[in-house]
Amino acid sequence: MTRILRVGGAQMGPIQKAETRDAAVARMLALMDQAVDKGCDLIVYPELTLTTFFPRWYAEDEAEFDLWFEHEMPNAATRPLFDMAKEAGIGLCLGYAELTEDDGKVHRYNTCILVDKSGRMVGKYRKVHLPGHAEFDPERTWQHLENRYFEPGNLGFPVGRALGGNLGMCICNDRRWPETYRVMGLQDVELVMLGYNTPTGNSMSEEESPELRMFHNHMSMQAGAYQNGTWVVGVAKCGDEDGHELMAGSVIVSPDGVIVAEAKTMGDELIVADCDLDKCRFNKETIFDFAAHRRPEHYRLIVERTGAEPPEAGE
Ligand code: CDV
Repeated sequence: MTRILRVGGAQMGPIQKAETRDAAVARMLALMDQAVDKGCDLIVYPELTLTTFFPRWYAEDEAEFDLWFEHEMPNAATRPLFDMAKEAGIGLCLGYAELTEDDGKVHRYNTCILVDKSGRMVGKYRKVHLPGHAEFDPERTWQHLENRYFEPGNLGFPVGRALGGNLGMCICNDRRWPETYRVMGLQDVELVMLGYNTPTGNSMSEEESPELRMFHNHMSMQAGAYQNGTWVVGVAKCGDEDGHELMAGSVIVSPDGVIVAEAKTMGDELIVADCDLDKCRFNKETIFDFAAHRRPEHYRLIVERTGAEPPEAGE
């Protein structure tokens, strides 16, 4: 059988600190236009699509950094995206900084949402694995203040039925953690959507080459796809943002772990693949037949222990 979801990965070039949401949305609409022309069922945008990657900038007070957050979704700036998607009948996955109030308390999350072809929001994910730090760090070449601006997501890794498949989301650093994919794999995920903002260099080591970092980027997604029998769509925001370069390398990965579409540029670019969701079955029903072969009784440490502890020294 085949169950084809034609997916567009909308890689975005840089967004400078001074640029407006309206300018970003205009570029996103142009990519959506291409995706509609190509007959895509779904378009996937990067992490924090609407602004520059602001966690590289240190801000002391909340009034300053709240400018980067969306207080509702859709809002005036993003409404055109929702309208065009609904009119064209295309699903939409969008990453943004979410500010919300719960029990009279303000919460900030690094969030992405899934909107179906009728314009209904059918999924929300809040980034669980927040990299970086919370205070200004003079040791780093540049800052990565996600732990200052966001709290860890509180929704787990939900997988929902949408667009004819079992769809899940994660965000950027989450893609490096096998737990991310496995928790979704245990919900029979067939397509994982993720956006990323990944610096070309490592702010704490000049020795890590851009090539090695790109290898890690692709390897993480390819391993997650293969080991869970799922499609993975990984979409970058890339290029030079105010002197800070982010890597490109957006890909669509098959459930065999093979890259079937890959961006060639460092700018706005749409990559497209026909993702046959039934192609997930073979892996899920053979080598990674979880019900037959998983041995959770031997995996207890994964949920009981967070950091690594060496074995006790022998005699
Ligand atoms: N936005 C990110 O989560 N970026 C991280 C960087 C800091 C390593 C990533 O995992 O790509």
